[in-house]
Amino acid sequence: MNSPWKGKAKATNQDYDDLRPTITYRHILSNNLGVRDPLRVVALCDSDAFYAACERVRLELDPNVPIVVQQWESIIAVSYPAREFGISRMDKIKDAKKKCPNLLAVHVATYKEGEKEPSYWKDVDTRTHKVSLDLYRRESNKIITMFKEALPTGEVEKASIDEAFIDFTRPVREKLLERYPYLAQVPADAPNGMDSPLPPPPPIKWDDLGTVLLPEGTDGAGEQSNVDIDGGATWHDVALSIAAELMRKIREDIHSKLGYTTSAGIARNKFLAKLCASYKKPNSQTILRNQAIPSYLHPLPFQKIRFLGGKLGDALAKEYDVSTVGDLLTISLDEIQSKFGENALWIYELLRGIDRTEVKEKSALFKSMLASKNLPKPITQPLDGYQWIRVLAAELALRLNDARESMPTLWPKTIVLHARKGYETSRSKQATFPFVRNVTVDVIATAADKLWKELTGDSKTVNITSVQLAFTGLEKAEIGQKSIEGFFATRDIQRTFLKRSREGDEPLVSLENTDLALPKSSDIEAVSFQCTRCRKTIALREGQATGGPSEVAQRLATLRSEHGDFHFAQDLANSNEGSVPVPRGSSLKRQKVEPKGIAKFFIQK
Ligand code: TTP
Ligand code: CA
Ligand code: CA
Repeated sequence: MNSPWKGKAKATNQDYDDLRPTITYRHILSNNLGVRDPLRVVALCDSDAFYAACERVRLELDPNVPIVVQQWESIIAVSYPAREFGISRMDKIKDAKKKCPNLLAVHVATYKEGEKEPSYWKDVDTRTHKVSLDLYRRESNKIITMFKEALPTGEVEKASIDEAFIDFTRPVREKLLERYPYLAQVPADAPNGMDSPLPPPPPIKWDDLGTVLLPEGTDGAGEQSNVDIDGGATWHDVALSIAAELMRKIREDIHSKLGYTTSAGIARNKFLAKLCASYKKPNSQTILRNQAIPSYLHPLPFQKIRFLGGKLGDALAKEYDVSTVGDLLTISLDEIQSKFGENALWIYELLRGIDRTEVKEKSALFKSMLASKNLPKPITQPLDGYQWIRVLAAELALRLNDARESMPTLWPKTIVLHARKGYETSRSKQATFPFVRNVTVDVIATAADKLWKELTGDSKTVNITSVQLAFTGLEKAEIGQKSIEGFFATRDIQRTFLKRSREGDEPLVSLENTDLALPKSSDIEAVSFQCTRCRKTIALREGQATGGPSEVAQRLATLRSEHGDFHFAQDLANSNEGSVPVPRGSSLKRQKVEPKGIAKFFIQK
């Protein structure tokens, strides 16, 4: 690839030579320009103090009530009114209450032994209860559904339990052509036909559209006061302003219908949208115009950027003794590639505000569902395992039945029980899941009990520190029956199942060989996850898995993100274009991947 930047030694604004691309009739009339569309607009919308907001809405509280959500002794979400008292996630409940005597601390719902539903119990104890995130998951789905309904031609990618990327490019294009119908007609006297540039854009009214970051000319990021007419406006700015209008309307609707405030970042790609989404919180949105990209990026400490945290960031900081994005811009592409390999092009581009990753909805069909519990006190008697199995079974029952509301034929092929001994060894057992119409706690617990028996064998004592129960191979059963009733009543199917279940007594398998992916956001108590790409189980090291549940969750999230970055880098390494293909692993076999170039800097383990 011939880069225009090759060999450059000094940062200049030519580093950002794509900020004002010429936009032609071909661009606006083409329907399929993908990530290279010069009118591309992406937003990242994140809910404010999400778990706290869910509890506030559930309890029908005044939005000004200071509230925190706690999990055991840790605070995991802090409402904005509580933040005014200086309370943060780092505080102990006791200290938070000192800062704000009226503080309302709500403990997350938990599953309790013998109960089929999670609830808000008076006394919770990590020795007997298990955290339930079901409320947050449901509320999250409601928000995502509102995004999708509001933008039938947009693409929505859920990025975590409380945020999503939205590709506004198409909805904005439709609005542009509706408002400025002359754009659809190439004028007869256009010098280059379809490839002629569009006429100058109309003035933009940024009022009420959010915080608009200041274009270049200032040191550091600043806000633009609402300028009516901006001589430098481009058609891309018009596109951003339309996306901002649409985003604002959706955010208002979410607020009035569901009661949640959100904050959004709107820019030309995912990387920049995410970066400016938290510029001003809560309940606001920030627009990063192309012209403002250099002044916004330059002063940022580059290690704050997701991909450049961790080992790679450390290596860069050490190699060049630099700390901001601006500092790194002085390093030429040749130089950076000679140190970090050919694929360091993506770092080079990221620093210049270029990101060609697509906004793409992850498969609607999650392939697995997992409930897990880290045991504060290890199980030593095999008999003590059954109580936890019932608790985990209750969670799986609720989640499967929830999911079946929108997908009535959803069926798990396999049930897997996984037990970890200390942080070293882990074992799992799996079996075909029985074909019964009502998946109750009892049905799941019975299947899991059998696995537990196999797993513990004749041992008199065990030392199990975490148990996980999962459904894998979740699929919409499509056998041609018209109704679910018909489907489950069919004899043929039952026979098929009986045959399957006889084959289903699998030998002891390692979790690595199962189709087990830890669903996002259910991992608050997990100490490991399995990567959906390479199928490896990635676990926290001994010592990292200690501390409060939110600390562990945080470390696991970092690990997950670093591992994701590893694949990201690997994908880049395998692509010539610099765009990132997302291979969907259909094979259950582990792919052997050797890190090359920058991939070395991401956790693979
Ligand atoms: P965040 O979006 O990081 O934070 P938040 O929504 O609470 O606050 P903000 O307004 O700053 O966005 O996380 C979303 C939810 O995820 C959060 O409400 C609780 C949960 N969470 C944890 O359980 N543990 C953690 O360590 C973090 C960071 C979040
Ligand atoms: Ca949030
Ligand atoms: Ca978030």
